[in-house]
Amino acid sequence: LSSFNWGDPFLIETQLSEDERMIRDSAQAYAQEKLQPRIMNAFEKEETDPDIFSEMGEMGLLGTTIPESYGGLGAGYVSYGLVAREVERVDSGYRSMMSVQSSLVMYPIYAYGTEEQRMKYLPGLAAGTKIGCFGLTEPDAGSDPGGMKTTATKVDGGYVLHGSKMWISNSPIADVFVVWAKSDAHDGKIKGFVLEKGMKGLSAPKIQGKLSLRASITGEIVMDNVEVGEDALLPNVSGLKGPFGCLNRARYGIAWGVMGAAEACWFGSRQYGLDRKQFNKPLAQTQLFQLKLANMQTEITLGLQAALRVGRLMDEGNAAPEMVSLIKRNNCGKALEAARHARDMHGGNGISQEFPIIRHMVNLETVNTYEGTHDVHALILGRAQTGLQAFA
Ligand code: TGC
Ligand code: FAD
Repeated sequence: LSSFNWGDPFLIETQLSEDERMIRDSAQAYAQEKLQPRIMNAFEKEETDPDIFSEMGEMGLLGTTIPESYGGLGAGYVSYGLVAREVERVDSGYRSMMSVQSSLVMYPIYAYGTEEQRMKYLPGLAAGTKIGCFGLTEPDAGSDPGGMKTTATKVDGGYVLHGSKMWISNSPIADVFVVWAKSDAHDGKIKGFVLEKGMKGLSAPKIQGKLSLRASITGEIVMDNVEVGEDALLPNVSGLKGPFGCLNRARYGIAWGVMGAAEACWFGSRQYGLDRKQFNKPLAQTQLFQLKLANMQTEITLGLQAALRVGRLMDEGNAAPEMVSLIKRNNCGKALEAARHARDMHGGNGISQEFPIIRHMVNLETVNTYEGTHDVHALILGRAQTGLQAFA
């Protein structure tokens, strides 16, 4: 038997290709050199720096899986996951900005749009010179997006969109809005539309005062009879499978991302326990401290291995949405648990902004909720194994 690598127990590193390691390394260098120094101030002041999009674009971190002909990187889903892990190691809010742009805005335009829409929007979104947002959730339709009230009414030459979206990442600074609405021209089915900043009747007020994910701006999308042409419709999908097709990808990225935040808490706690002495010995020499470290190591190792497995299946075209529910739910829950333990292990310092721990902890509360709550993913998995629908 060979020796044990405590920080990478299942040797994930050796399971990656050379290209995947290169993409990971460049994401890591950007995240550590450019994002890490900004996060404390951004979180404290609740400020989002829009330049981050063009910086990420320059580094090739937007649209990782979108073909190069549209400005993307043309890489696989394992690479996308590795980018999410490195960015979220710094902050879940920064990963959120990246995942919305890549999976929830670029992907639907690529997968459901016309060639004209692809050419019009994807290069700017990949470069980060344009910022995108994704409007599915509404004030009265969160876990149940099928209950949305936003309508797209057919008129001569296009549609009139009316309604409002709630809790939308990036919306106050967005140029491109992918929104989902019930269309009377399609038997009341949900259809996707691409709106642009500046359209008459379109506004995106900021939601102030979030105590979680403060470095990622969140807003509403208000559509007060916004008139759009036929060319705003994403023609190639109908029904909830449109937004869910995007969410499968974003949820998968989250499963990797939260492991990055959890690793930051784990490595930080280990170091803290080695450095700090109480009762004349390092905290790390106590049984309770070591138990918590062992739990973190175990759950993170299993979570990363599971995310890698699903990533490989996605790259082969063999992943099912329920697999994504399983890893999104489990990895978010375990990351949150690791962050809560890390908070405790840091004692009083655990609540200080000088350490990243409580920031990760409060961020992970959001990540455990958005893109399908922990319980909603349990119901998806429950339905898959019993055949019984428990939602409604
Ligand atoms: P249901 O009857 O299950 O399905 C309706 C139609 O959708 C299809 N479908 C899927 N297709 C692809 N992938 C999936 N994962 C799919 N899940 C369902 C399904 O086949 C069906 O198609 P068809 O052709 O038969 O019509 O729908 P339901 O209304 O019963 O859904 C229930 C439930 C709970 C599964 C679903 O609504 C759900 O997942 N709720 C959670 C909502 C959610 O995740 N919202 C996310 C908003 S976006 C966001 O949070 C971004 S944060 C990003 C960031 O900042 O990083
Ligand atoms: P609800 O659906 O009201 O759920 C409340 C509670 O009830 C939860 O615990 C839930 O698990 C439980 N529950 C609901 N239904 C059931 C049931 N049938 N059985 C048992 N329990 C149930 N949305 C977007 O469209 N785009 C975005 O960019 C976006 N970004 C976000 C950013 C942030 C910071 C946040 C906080 C949210 C964001 N969201 C976004 C919205 C997010 O997806 C929703 O908050 C989430 O889907 C939950 O919906 P809800 O808040 O309405 O909660």
